[in-house]
Amino acid sequence: ERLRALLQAAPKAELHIHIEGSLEPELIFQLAQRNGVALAHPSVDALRAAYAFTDLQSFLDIYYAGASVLLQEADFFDMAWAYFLRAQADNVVHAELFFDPQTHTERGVDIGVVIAGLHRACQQAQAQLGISASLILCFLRHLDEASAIATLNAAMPYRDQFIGVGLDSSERGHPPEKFARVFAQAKAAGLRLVAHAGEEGPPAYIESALDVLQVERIDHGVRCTDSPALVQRLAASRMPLTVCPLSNVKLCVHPTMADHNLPALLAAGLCAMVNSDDPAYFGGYLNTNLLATFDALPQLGVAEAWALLHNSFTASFATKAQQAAWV
Ligand code: ES4
Ligand code: ZN
Repeated sequence: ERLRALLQAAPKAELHIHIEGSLEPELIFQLAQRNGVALAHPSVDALRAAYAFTDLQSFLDIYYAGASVLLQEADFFDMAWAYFLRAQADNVVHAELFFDPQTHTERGVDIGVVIAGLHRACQQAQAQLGISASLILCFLRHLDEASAIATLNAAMPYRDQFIGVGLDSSERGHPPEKFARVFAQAKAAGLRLVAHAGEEGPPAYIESALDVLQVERIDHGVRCTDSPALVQRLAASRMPLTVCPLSNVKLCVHPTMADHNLPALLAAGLCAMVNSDDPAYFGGYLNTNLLATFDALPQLGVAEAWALLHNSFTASFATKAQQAAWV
């Protein structure tokens, strides 16, 4: 009980949240009505009942359908602001938000509209909630490299409104090396680099994210334990892994929370921390993830809690001066 209270009250950073994955069914229906968008499900309850996933792709199909209600700048602002209010309730003091511009530009929404709404919410989070917040533009890996390059070029007029680029969506069959050139271009522009790897994909995808894309964090990365040599490399370099426990259980990466390999990752000396991924779809926000993880895994105690929270700050892209104020 003391540990649960500590987990809830502690200040923390969130480094792996897809802002489109924070869109709650109630807000999906509200925005659908506001924008005159037709939905495949007749009610909030019917939509929520469809949230039964067997793997990553079965989730992504529903996640992209949910995002179809986002059209105006105010829609992107409202979505992100709702997230920040939930984050504040969990004592999140720093958040780095992934967003998927291609999900919106493919429907005719201007990338400037997407970024303007999200960035305005980030600024209001700092001003009104004291949460430092920044944006990471993710490329959809099921689309081709040319589309990723066009997306980065279209975003460059707003270069000062996002801090980095990432890689998400369907992992299997879409290895990191498919995006070598767009990541090199982003790096040349001074952007920070992350990529989803080793969620459903093999350890080789984690290695090519590091060696070919030159990422500074691995999103998920939990399948690194299939390769002891890779675990050793990740530990030696203190490469951060943004682990998302409820996501991994809901998408059947681990059969139950009691089977999650987070204790093994920490025991191996990896720089892991807990994140919420797509909280509206996977059963909860950051504190819910922390509590579910510690409830199911008695190997995790106060030392592990401290390590996870500490790692969330040191692995962030906040300045060293800002980090010094937290840790
Ligand atoms: C995602 Cl859980 C997950 N994995 C890969 N891509 C994603 N996009 C949104 N959530
Ligand atoms: Zn993710």
